[in-house]
Formats: sequence, structure tokens, C-alpha cells
Amino acid sequence: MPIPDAALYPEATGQAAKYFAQHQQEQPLKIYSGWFCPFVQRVLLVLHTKNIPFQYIEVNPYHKPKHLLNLNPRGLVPTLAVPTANGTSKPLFESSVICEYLDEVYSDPVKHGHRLLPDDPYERARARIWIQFVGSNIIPSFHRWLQFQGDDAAKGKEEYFGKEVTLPDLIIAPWITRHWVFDEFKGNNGDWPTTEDDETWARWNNYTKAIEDLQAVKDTSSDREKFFPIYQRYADNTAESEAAKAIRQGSAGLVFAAS
Ligand code: GSH
Repeated sequence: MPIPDAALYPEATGQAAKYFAQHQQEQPLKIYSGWFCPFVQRVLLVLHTKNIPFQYIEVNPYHKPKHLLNLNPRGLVPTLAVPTANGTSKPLFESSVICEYLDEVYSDPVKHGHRLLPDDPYERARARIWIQFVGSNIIPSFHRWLQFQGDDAAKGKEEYFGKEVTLPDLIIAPWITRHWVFDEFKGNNGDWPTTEDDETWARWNNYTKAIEDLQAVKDTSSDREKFFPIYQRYADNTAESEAAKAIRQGSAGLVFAAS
């Protein structure tokens, strides 16, 4: 039976076609790629950002050509062929592992710019948490929403948007429900950044709406106009609360960090 996934448009188009055309020449570092694959794209983004010389090799991973299987028995893209000292190559796979490898190996700041993972071990560990989170939560949710049918699709959608509130949501919610203060007191007049940031703001607005719709937020919020005199004092910088004083002294971290 034919594999439905194998029926692919055979090659990249548009800007990607031009970019890949510039990377057809023989190079020691090779990426076995599918133009359509988001995991591949991760690696291409790193190669591009770090200006790493590479050869682009288009394969259809659903047909699993022999030269791909020789490198990667699972026959997945991306697969990287890494040059060895004796002129042969050795394979590497798993997109996030490849990305980290490239960042580590191509580390000359003059040739390759800044490191994509932070230098500080703690910050690096935190970045890895997010990387892991994308892999373990976001992409699976994306696919569940995309692939599930009927009632299950609705469940997938809820999951993708994150139906269940988490502690970080609740920790930030009071400030989210108060960002009108900038319109009211700082002359912002709803003038949040637009144009190239539209998409970000659309996501922000979705998130804000989800927070505002929480019953717990509704049940614990007073009428907006009752906040006016309080925030007027902050806006005039005449408030004398610990927070207001700390902000004036530049030591807000001590007040807010553990609160
Ligand atoms: N976890 C892998 C990674 O991050 O590199 C996933 C790679 C992957 O699933 N690639 C797809 C593939 O090669 C194309 S987007 N599929 C072939 C198959 O499923 O047989």
C-alpha cells in the first residue's frame, strides 16, 4: 500500500528554493532534508543564523532512500552528516540535539556570531527546560488539535490553547487585568504596538481574554473605577507604599521578587 505521506511536492519553492539553491555545492557538512519539515527547519534556522557552510540534500523521508538509511536507520530528516578527520562522515539526528551540537561546534564569534544557548550554565539549563517544553507539550498539542477529529478535535484545541490554568498564570494575572492603567494614566490610549507585532499582540489578546474569563479572576476583581485613585497616585508618583518607594529607590526586585 502506498504511504500517503510520501505524496509530496518534490522540492522547495519561493524564497526557500533560492536559499537551498545556494547550498547545493559539495561541503563537508551535509543536511539530509525535507523542504516541508519543521524539524528540519529548526536546523536550517541555526545553520542560517550562524552562517555555517553546509550542503543541502533534499530527500523524501517517506521513501527512505538507501543513502539516508545508511546514516540513520530510522530514515528521518533532519539527518546531519558530520565530517571526520579521516575524510569520512558520521551521522547525527534529532533536530534539537543537532541544533545544540551546531551551536557548540561552530562557536567562533567572528565567523558565527553569538551563541544561541546562554553561556551561563543556569540560564542554559532554563533554556533547555523551554526547549523540552516545546517538544513535550506544545508540538504534541499542536498535532492533537490538527489530527484529532470531531469531539476529540475540540479537546485538542482546548489543550493547545491551554485550558488548565497554571500557577504562573495566576501569579501574573493581577497585572494582566490591570494593563488598562497605561491607557488611563499614561496616555497610551490603546496604542499598543501594531504592524509587525500584530501577531504577537493577537496572541497576547487571546491570553489576556483567557485570564479575564477565569471565574476566579472575575470573582476577586473590584470595579475598575475603584482602582482609579490608587493608580492615579502611582501615575503621579506620589504613592507612598513600599512598592512605590522601592520603585523610586530602584530596589523593586527586593519587594516584588518573592511576593
Ligand atoms: N524527533 C525528530 C527530530 O526532532 O528530528 C522528528 C523528525 C521527523 O519526524 N521528521 C519527519 C520524518 O522524517 C519529517 S517532518 N518523517 C519520516 C517518517 O515518519 O518516516
